[in-house]
Amino acid sequence: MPRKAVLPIAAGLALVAAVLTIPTASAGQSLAAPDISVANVQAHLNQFQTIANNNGGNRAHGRPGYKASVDWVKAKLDAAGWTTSVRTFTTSGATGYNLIADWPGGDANNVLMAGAHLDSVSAGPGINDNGSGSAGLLEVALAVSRAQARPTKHLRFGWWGAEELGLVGSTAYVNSLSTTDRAKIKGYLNFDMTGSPNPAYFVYSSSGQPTGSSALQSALEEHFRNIGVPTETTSVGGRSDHAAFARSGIPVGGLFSGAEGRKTAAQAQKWGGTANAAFDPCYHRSCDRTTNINATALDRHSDAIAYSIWKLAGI
Ligand code: DPN
Ligand code: ZN
Repeated sequence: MPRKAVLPIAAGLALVAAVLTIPTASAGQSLAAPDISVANVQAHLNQFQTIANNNGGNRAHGRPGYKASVDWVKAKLDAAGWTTSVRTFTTSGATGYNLIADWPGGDANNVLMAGAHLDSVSAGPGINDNGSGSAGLLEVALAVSRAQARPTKHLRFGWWGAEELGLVGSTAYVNSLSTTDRAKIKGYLNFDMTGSPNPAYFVYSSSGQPTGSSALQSALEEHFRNIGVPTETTSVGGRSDHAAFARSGIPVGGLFSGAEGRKTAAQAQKWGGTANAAFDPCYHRSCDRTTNINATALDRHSDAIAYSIWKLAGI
């Protein structure tokens, strides 16, 4: 065989091999959840930081940095094949925006939702609160696309506006749904603060919630058990967007690495970090920048988002 022909044949075989190893799935088959690249999540956080830097230092409701954040996340989702829509609402004299993304396919009567608030407070860029959850969820959305996943359930992700003004965006979204469409949402996972610098590993408790919520809690706990990281449950209360869903009787779950609360000595024993110090000393402050992130916590939480979605949606 002439030497010249070797390279094209080798290249052709490599191409065939590459095509064969693309991790696609058909409904019913399950794939292992991907290991989410923390470098990719951090790159999204850098983007949120840049957006804040270019827009007066924040990404708050009614400020240009918020809409710029929506536009940037939307473009990434659109390029990955998600079907996106921007839904507006009005609060505090300004237009608010929720970004909703649907992954085509799955059982339309059996919807798994996941969400993160994309707005910051006006005091700062909101990189841990809640660039972290927003960026992790975005990277998981991109992983769904890379896998060309075919979940049994229909997957829908939301990036909420005006959470910091009282869960306004998520509440507007839930209220905008017909009773029928609301009933199709079988579970909602919330990711608000997942990279706290002195991190906790809190999983929302299913106690006191509708039947089905314990599956959400268990899926999240299972990931941390698999990687040998102990978790504690936290009572869900009303401090983030899951509350809008819980009020409608939708089972909710979520993760939280801690805000202004202080790490106890026992928690420092099991999680490392600093006892008697806040989980996030920059909570709602101007120093909630990219420097205010524990990369290990961000990595573990982002992997947990993927794990729970793969498991609960039936990928
Ligand atoms: N709601 C969060 C904030 O944006 O300020 C903080 C938080 C999240 C507190 C989850 C408790 C639980
Ligand atoms: Zn928050």
